[in-house]
Amino acid sequence: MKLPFCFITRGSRMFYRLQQKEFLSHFPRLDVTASRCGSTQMCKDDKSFYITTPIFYVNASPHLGHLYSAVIADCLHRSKLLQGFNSRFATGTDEHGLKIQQAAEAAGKDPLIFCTDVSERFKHLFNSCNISFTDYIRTTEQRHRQAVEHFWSVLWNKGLIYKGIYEGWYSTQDESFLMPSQVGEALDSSGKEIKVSLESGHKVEWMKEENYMFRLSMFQSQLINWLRENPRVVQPERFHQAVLQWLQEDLPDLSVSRQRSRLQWGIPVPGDTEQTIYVWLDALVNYLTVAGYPDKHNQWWHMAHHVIGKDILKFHTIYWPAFLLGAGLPLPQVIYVHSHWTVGGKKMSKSLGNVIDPLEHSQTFTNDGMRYFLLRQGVPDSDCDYTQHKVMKLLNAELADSLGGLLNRCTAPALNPFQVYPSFCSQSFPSDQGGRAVTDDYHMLAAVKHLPTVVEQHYHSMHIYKALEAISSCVRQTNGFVQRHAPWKLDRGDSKDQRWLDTIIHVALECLRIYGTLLQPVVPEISNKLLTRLGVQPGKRSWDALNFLPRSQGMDCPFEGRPLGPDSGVLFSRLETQSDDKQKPKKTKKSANLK
Ligand code: ME8
Repeated sequence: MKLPFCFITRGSRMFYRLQQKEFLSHFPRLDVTASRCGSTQMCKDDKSFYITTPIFYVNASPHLGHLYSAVIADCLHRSKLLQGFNSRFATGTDEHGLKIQQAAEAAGKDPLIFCTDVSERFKHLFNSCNISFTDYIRTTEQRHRQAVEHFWSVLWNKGLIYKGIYEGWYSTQDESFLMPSQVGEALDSSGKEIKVSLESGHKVEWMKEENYMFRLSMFQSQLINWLRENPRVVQPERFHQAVLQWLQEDLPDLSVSRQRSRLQWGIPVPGDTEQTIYVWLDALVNYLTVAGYPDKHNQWWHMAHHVIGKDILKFHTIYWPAFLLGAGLPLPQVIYVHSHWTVGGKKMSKSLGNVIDPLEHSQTFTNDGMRYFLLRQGVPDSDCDYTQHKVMKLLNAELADSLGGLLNRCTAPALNPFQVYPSFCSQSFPSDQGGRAVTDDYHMLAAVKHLPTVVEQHYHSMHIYKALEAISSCVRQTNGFVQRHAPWKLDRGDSKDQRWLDTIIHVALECLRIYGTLLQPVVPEISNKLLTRLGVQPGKRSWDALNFLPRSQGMDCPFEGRPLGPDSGVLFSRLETQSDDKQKPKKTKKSANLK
């Protein structure tokens, strides 16, 4: 894959190379490490965390992919909060540029009214799906305009922007400049031959205009050094390698403005009303705007983490760090990249009619159901295919049957008539073998004890599916434990049996408490229901309170003997396909009984 950078014509290229040489001779080398905490290593005592999603274009309604990015960032934000971080989470909408200008024109609407309408739809989706953003940014806001103008002026004053001629291909859909090698031929819907971006398939057009150029070429070696010195700064690894590979090629300067006559819908270049700032420069600065740039960004900016889709990798790993280096600002700590959702094996597109409306699907599968599916099935390294059948199968198996079934068993009046967190008996389940517990039970305890560390690591590296896989495996083991000892067969009249029964339930409830706590970032409503049913107070749901099965280590358990919380029904209702239509699931009240 090659990079779609802007390029300039031969004549002008020679001219600008000369200009650059001259310029470099009196420009001090910019230092990648100049910034505080400029590496992926967090400052040890710093408990601030700042996470962002891309800001989404408002040319069309939100789709499944947008919700996916938001859910990933929300999960990371929530997990940091539970770990005691002061976390800030920003999302929002990207409202300038040719694409939006044309979409507003096509809708016959004033651009700002058009943007407000679609931006509200994104906000509504995120609020409905429990995306707990702390900041919602729109690039049409005044605070953002000020930040962009300031940022531009800093680059300008440092001599990093100059006027030049750009001639080459431009894709309005991608708002991106392309090299000739990145352009191919295709037929449009009327059979006409057109030029398209090989990467995105979107139509490209030839353009030639005078505009402002950013000295991107100057930053090539610093970008390479930054990536080499911080091998975990772009995750997963394959995307890190892809960026390094791109940087082996020529890195021409970048056009960072468009003529006002073509693009009116954007922020004018300070001091030149004939030019509009390139939408990607405008959009990327949103991350700084939220952090409080230009005056108050230090607390948050040095802890910036970006979640992005693979489609916008070069903008975030080449343009953005180069702009930041130019402006003398710290670089992001981590750029988490995820792959795409396809539907029926194909890219989602209006023309194919396969665009998934995330709001509609969240209503069908519940918010938590949708969140769980996306995070459990979504693998950052490769694209995943979305089908309703898969969603139902997964949710029924893991949320309704496995997790819901376990809770149901351990809290059912038949096994737990006094509705309490029963006592643990260390003779029945001693720390070494010799009681009634068997080897597999000890293996299960070891797995659950280790689970918080495993989950935390996977959340932190955005391998959320691996965290959920680990939790799911432990839930299965706990179900196996209950099944193996069949507490419903024990004789309540026998005090030894009663103590063993209580111990089985105590252990299972302790496991459920760990699962409920660890699942909060992914399924906040289900976790809340589960922990409330166990009688775990809100103050006892953080990572610090995890401390699994303290009774097995001779310590007190704060929950032992306490009443359970109220029963508010099944944890997750099974979804059933209507016989006449495989694609339309309905919810049933039944929860699985695994006996
Ligand atoms: O690129 N699967 O906005 P955008 C998963 N405004 N995620 C997907 C996806 C899919 N099929 N399709 C889109 C822009 N996404 C710019 C960003 S940031 C400074 C400016 C997600 O509305 C994914 O995160 O086209 C992707 O990067 C983003 O939406 C693109 O959203």
